[in-house]
Amino acid sequence: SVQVCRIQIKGMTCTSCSSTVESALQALQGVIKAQVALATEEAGVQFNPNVITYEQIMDAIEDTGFEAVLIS
Ligand code: 9UX
Repeated sequence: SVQVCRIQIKGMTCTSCSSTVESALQALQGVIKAQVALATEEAGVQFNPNVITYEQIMDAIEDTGFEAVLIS
């Protein structure tokens, strides 16, 4: 199955920041697709909930040094 979530990411100031987060998300087992938009400070993530939870996705964002807040 596929689940989607939107996450607000606080503290990104340049495209290198957003690329770092996007690459970290794309490297996670269970993540199917991840896009990070600097302008809106948002990540959109498609994932397999049998493999990874949105909490683990948010932890991975925070491991890159930014604050993650679940939107939906
Ligand atoms: Mo550029 Mo983004 O140094 O923190 S990576 S501002």
